[in-house]
Amino acid sequence: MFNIILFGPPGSGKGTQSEKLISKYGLKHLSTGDLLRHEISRQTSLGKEAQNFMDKGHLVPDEVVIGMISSALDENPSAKGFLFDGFPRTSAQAEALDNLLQLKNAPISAMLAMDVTEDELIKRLLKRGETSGRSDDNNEEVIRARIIEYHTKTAIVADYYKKFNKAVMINGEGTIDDIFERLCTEIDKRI
Ligand code: B4P
Repeated sequence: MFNIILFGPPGSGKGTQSEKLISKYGLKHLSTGDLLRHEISRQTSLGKEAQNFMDKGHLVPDEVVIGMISSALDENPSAKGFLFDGFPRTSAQAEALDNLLQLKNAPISAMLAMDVTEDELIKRLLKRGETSGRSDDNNEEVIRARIIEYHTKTAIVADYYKKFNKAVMINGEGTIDDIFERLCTEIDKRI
């Protein structure tokens, strides 16, 4: 089993690159953002709780997202590997993921961290906000709150994977195809 994490601040292109990577490598895509938005669109109690946090640009509580990922892993017993997109976002989530994957004897092979300047992140997210209908994208204050959450709670997760020599920095600026090529070069060294 080949498991990778796509890591980076909001708007760094995790969702965009994930679509291309899963189709090339046949991995199962697990995006906590997509799973949460699905719960919101169905107006489940989990979705309603998550929406309160997401609308403010805050992270959703660890126990909620860890539970979702645990169920998604159980629902895909024959996957040849997973691409984790937007998860883990806190140290507690990183430790929980290690524990879950240990049970499957299938560790993380690499964490690919996309590096993008703050100005470019804000520009991308505001542009997406014009058409996406996502309430967390069309307000610059909320976008800035998401970037602050990233710096205070998420950036530290890269150190966790650096300790195990699994963190790989990728330049996340340029064309979507150029960035995809950089990601594939690193994956091909490890697969
Ligand atoms: P997510 O859904 O994970 O997404 P994201 O951070 O908004 O963006 P992503 O990096 O995927 O950007 P994308 O490719 O779409 O998170 C949303 C919210 O959910 C979080 O704020 C949080 O509240 C909650 N959440 C999710 N996971 C959680 C967790 N584990 N724990 C707690 N809370 C959690 O790209 C953005 C835009 O840029 C797109 O419009 C795209 O077209 C454009 N773009 C991409 N690449 C480009 C390029 N190279 N050049 C120009 N534009 C580009």
